[in-house]
Amino acid sequence: MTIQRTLILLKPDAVERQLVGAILSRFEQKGLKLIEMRWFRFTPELARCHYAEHVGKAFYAGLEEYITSGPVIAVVLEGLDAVEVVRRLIGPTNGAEAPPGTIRGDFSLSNQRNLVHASDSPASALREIKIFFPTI
Ligand code: 3AN
Repeated sequence: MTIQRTLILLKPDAVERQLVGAILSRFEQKGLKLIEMRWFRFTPELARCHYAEHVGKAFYAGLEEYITSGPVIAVVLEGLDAVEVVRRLIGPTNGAEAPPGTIRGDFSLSNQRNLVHASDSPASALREIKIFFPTI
């Protein structure tokens, strides 16, 4: 068990559906600390960088269209085993299959409009925090 930092993105559907407060409060209630937070908008170039592993897949064009469609909030969270804990809190990719009690399970029915991104490993967290917060 170690103190870790991880990156989450509140995606365009979270902002549009006014679920930012509800989602952030899940992380705060769990005991994770908000370390950094900023608004931005994905460009297609930034989308290709962040979702590099998905470029070329059948769903990539739709993913890029969705992620560039509105404002996004990037947040760095810190806490005990934060990477794994946050992944468990958000739930599996497809909201329709995500268990109740997870953020996606409670608020999403979609495998694309699933509200929140979270780094999937400590190495991804380091890479992604550098993309969105190059100075920390
Ligand atoms: P997760 O966000 O659960 O780590 P990834 O990294 O496999 O999921 O996928 C990144 C994003 O790509 C997802 N959050 C979702 O928006 C989109 N995505 C993944 N798989 C699909 C799919 N089969 N169809 C449409 N969009 C998808």
